[in-house]
Amino acid sequence: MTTVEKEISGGGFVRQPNRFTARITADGSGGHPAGPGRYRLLVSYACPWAQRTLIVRRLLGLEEAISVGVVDPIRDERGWRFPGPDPVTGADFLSELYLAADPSFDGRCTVPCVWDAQTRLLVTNDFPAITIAMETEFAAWHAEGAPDLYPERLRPEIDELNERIYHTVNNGVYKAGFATAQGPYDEAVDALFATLDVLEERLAHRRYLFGDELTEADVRLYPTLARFDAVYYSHFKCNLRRLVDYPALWAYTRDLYSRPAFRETTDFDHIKRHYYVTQRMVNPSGIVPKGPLIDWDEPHGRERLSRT
Ligand SMILES: N[C@@H](CCC(=O)N[C@@H](CS)C(=O)NCC(=O)O)C(=O)O
Repeated sequence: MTTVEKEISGGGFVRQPNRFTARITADGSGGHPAGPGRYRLLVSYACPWAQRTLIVRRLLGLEEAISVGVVDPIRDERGWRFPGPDPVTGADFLSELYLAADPSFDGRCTVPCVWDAQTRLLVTNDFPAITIAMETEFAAWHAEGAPDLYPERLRPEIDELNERIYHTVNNGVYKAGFATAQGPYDEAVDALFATLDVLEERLAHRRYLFGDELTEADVRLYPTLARFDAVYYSHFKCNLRRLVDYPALWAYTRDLYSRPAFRETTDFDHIKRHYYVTQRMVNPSGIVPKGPLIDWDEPHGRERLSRT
């Protein structure tokens, strides 16, 4: 049984809980003080959860403060592997870092995760906590003029929208793709497209999910949309509609893609090779499709929706 298969019960995919959930805080309570040069973020460009952390790091100008190690997009039974020994952690495989922190760990060793150079141990693989920590606890190291992605007055609404987007869209595509029974698949696809329809409406009148300002909610949504037509539509059978069939959502995705933080962290080669080659339970031949042919640089025309 593969590790993902262990997470399927009754034909539905249930994601494993995050193993490491220590918090990095500005005041150091909990033993992991925020600060430059101490933490290493371990990611795959293929992984949507990891891409969110890369986008936020870049939007906030935390590239100098938090270093990054990138794994090879193809995973075999040994899990994620670095292309050569990671120069900071010294690891060849991500699992070495998980096992160093917890020798009894037998779940999936996932990206993104954060490693502390001081203790030489993993701190967290809790992906929402990683972006929120960068947005709040690392404020002292943000670049001048960096956006406030998690403004206090909007937090309850951002959290609420993120919750729906997480269950039906971000994780919804996985529930559809990894389902092994018709019922859970149907349910996941219906919920996914119901939310996309709602978001299409919402984005027809607003430039971003919360109006004129880019927030954590946009960062959470984008990586799923960026992978939609290339992977989820075919590989995960999310094929009621393509992203390009949604005028507002598609233009919104291109609007985000036109910025370096989104564009430079979107690697279609890593994305396609990872999903189609690694997830053999869904695609036994491992063949990577050539398409789709999509013009990501087509003008998005969404400046007109901004009031500022
Ligand atoms: N931390 C979450 C989300 C992160 C996640 O699923 N990352 C995937 C890549 S997109 C991963 O690292 N998978 C490793 C594996 O399945 O062995 C989880 O444990 O499910």
